[in-house]
Amino acid sequence: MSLQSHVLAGERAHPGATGDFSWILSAISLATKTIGNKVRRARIEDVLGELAAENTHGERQQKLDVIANNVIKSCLGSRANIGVLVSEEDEEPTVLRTRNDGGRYAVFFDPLDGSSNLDVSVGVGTIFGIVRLPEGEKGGVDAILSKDSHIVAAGYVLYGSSTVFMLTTGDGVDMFVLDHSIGSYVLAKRGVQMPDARQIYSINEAYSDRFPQGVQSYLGWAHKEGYSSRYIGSMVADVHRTILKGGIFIYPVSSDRPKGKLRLLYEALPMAMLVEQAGGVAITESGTRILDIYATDLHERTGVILGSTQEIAYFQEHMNKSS
Ligand code: P6P
Repeated sequence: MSLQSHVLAGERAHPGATGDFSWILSAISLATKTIGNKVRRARIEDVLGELAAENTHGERQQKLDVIANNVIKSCLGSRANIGVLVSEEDEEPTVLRTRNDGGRYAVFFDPLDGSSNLDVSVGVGTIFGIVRLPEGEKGGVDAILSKDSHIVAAGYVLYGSSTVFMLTTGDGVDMFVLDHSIGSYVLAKRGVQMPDARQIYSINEAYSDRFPQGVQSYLGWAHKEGYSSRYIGSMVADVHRTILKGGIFIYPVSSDRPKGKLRLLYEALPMAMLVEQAGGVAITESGTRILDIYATDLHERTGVILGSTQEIAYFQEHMNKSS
């Protein structure tokens, strides 16, 4: 079953479905096939490396960041039911149309997360969230940051040893793999479930001295318990492993990053929806459910702790002891 037929079947199962999702997901499918092709051919086409420019966060942009951003915006821009696009690569949102002109959804995305790993062929990915915008005239940033905006679908595409599309529209997580021989994403697993426990933790331990005391206490405990450490430094790859194999992914706030590094709208929220739909947990250091956080800024950052229910419980024991 292809991604498109899977989504269409999902629509038929929901009376009153408008076909909006199919229209948006087909654009994301096309965009990510294009990006995946460019990622695979990056060294051949000499589009690796950094641009002189920096993105909104003062981070050097990779050439492929800009290419991926343009591909996604051109594919999504033609969808009449999308009002606003929010990209990691753009300071301002791209306002396509008001809600009253049919722009019922916003799409948040990180076009090529982990792109600094591209030149060493480590898995990178596209992360996206689809948000239904509130009724009424509110447009642009106000609509996006409104408490009446709700994330209704989320996914990522991992450009790794295979190109994997993970998707949730609120009814579990389904996994698709790009079959290059036919140019389609085909269903590989329906209803992906994260194991409840797995002794794997994923964190950049180089920053340990700057983590909150509870995180340091947890790491000391995990070392004694004989946990394995797996850290790729590409969120999509680290989260994908955590969803499939279980464990815990931790990118906490630190003394030099008091708000954390990962962005709420287009990294943490979509990943939190996927992780919860796969039976896992996604919280901040204080135990706040990431899906309960209301953004006050398009590019705000947050601490991210996500993974298997049992592993998150062990982590929280240490955070609670130290608070
Ligand atoms: P660090 C990639 O730059 C990214 O945004 C995520 O994909 C990844 O999880 C994280 O940053 C890695 O950050 O500080 O460990 O290099």
